[in-house]
Formats: sequence, C-alpha cells, structure tokens
Amino acid sequence: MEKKDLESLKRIGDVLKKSKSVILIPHVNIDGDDLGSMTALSLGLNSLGIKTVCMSHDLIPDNLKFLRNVDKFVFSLPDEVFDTLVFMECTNLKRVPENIVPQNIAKTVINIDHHVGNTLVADESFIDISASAVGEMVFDLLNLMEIKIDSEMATALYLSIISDTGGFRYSNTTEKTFDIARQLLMLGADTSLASKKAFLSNKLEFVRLSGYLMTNLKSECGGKFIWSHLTFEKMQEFGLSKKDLGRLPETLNMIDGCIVFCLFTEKEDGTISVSLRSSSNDHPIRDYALAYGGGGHMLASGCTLDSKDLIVELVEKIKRDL
Ligand SMILES: [Mn+2]
Repeated sequence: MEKKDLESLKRIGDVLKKSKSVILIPHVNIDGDDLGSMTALSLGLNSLGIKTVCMSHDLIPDNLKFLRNVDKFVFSLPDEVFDTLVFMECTNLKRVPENIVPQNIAKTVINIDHHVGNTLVADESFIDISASAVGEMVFDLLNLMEIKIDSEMATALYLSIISDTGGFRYSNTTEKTFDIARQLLMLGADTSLASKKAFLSNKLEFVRLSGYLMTNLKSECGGKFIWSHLTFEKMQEFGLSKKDLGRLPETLNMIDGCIVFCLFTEKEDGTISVSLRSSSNDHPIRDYALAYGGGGHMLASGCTLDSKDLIVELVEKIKRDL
C-alpha cells in the first residue's frame, strides 16, 4: 500500500474509533460491493461498541439479504445527527441519494471509493482505483483498526469482492484480490454461499426476462457492439422491479467477439439508465458515461439519459468509434 493511502486509512480509522455513532450510505442502486463493505464495517464498528446505521436509497436485492444485519437497514434518514458519515463508493453527488446534505447528517464525512474521478467533498477520503472492490479497502481498514474480522464479516467482504470481479473473472482481479480472498476464507467466510447468492440465485422471472432480451439483442459492427433496450413496460410485464436487475448486463454480456456491450433500461419516469461494458482496454467506455453525466470504471460504467431519444445518439457514437 502506498504511504499516502496508509496515512489516509489511519486517519479514517482514528475518526471512526473516536465516533460514538456512524451512518453508512452506499451509492444509488446498491450492489454487492457496497452492501458487503457496509455490512462488514458496520459489524466491525459494533464490536467496538460504536452505534451504526446503514441507510440505503434503494431496497436490498432479495438474493443479497443473507448477510447478517441486512434486515436492520433503513431506507430513509433517521432524525438525528451522527458523529460520522461514511459514503461507500459514491463517486459524485449524482451517485448520492437525493435529499442527502452531508453536513446536516454528521459532523465528519468519510469518502471510501475505488472509482476513477471521485469528486465527492469529504473531511477524509480514501480512494484506491487499483482495488477491485471497496471490500478490499474495508478489509485493510478493519485490519489497521485492529478489529477482529469474524466469519460473517468475512462472508460480507468476500461477497463484495466476487461481486465486483465477477467471481475473479474481470481484469481488475489482482494478486492482492486473491490474497485477501484467501485470508477471508481462513477467517471463516462462507465462500460457496456467497457465490451461490451472488450468481446463482436469480428469480425465475429474471431468467425469463433475460431470455426475452437475449433473443432481441441488437448486433452492430459485425458483432463487436451488442446492445439491448428494456422498456419499463416489459419489466413490469415480467413482474420485476429495478432492484431485481442488478446483474442483468453481466447475464447478457457473454458473447464471443463482443467488445462493447450496452444495456438501456427505461425507468418509471421515462429516463434511461445505461450500463456500459467493454472487454478491451483499447476501447474504454467511461468517456461515453461521462458525456452524459455518469461515470465508473474504464471497462464498466453507467449514466442516465434524460429521454429515450438519446439512445440512438449514443448507439451511433459507439458505432462510429468501433
Ligand atoms: Mn465497487
């Protein structure tokens, strides 16, 4: 770990240890990484007698409810001021749930993230873009704070890591990722349960919707660019809601020869949520996301389009670049 990272981690550890109450907030559309990281950190702080509240803007996906204390998550802001607020991978204010004014919630704000271009203003930030998941960073933080990682915390962190590495398949998987995974296994992480829940616990309706979308994938540029558009109506027809769609891009994006994959999902208000994936460092897709006010990683990013008219525009841009 670089010296400056170690220093910011130490400062964050000190702030947390001095806190009596801590609120943890993930980015909108909570996923396995921030959920697992928040859960592990929260349990760790509890073991020191620190009171924690985990608050999410979105409901927890059913398959991720197996972690301890996830049933204690709240979905609106409690009416109190906390000593410390921890933002878990909220890259910018667009990724923070609306109506959140950090200064009104806590005296000190901490920002933990592994995304490129984090612009969130905080008292203490720890940004490590080489980490495959924030779960890796929370693992280091807990160790630095000398908090014992029990088997349930280990399972939560393992879930973080497999969520963001696609089960150690993506190029963000490093030697350190495997090393932490090995340590989590030794600490008692239930690795097969986490994998089953992360990847093999889809709702039947989800699998059926995936099948529908698979038969309707659009192929451009000789198969180098594959995309699909899910309307709100279709999602409802299959009896699904936004929180059920977390891994949909990964489920559809498994076609040989495909470099850029894009899924457009219409939301209830008519805006379009865009998931972009690339399988080649020569064709990073983050700039597309940035152009529409989004962000993310070089090979996995997202943004929101104001209307479906912009789908054609973005599709044309990607085709031109390929
Ligand atoms: Mn992440």
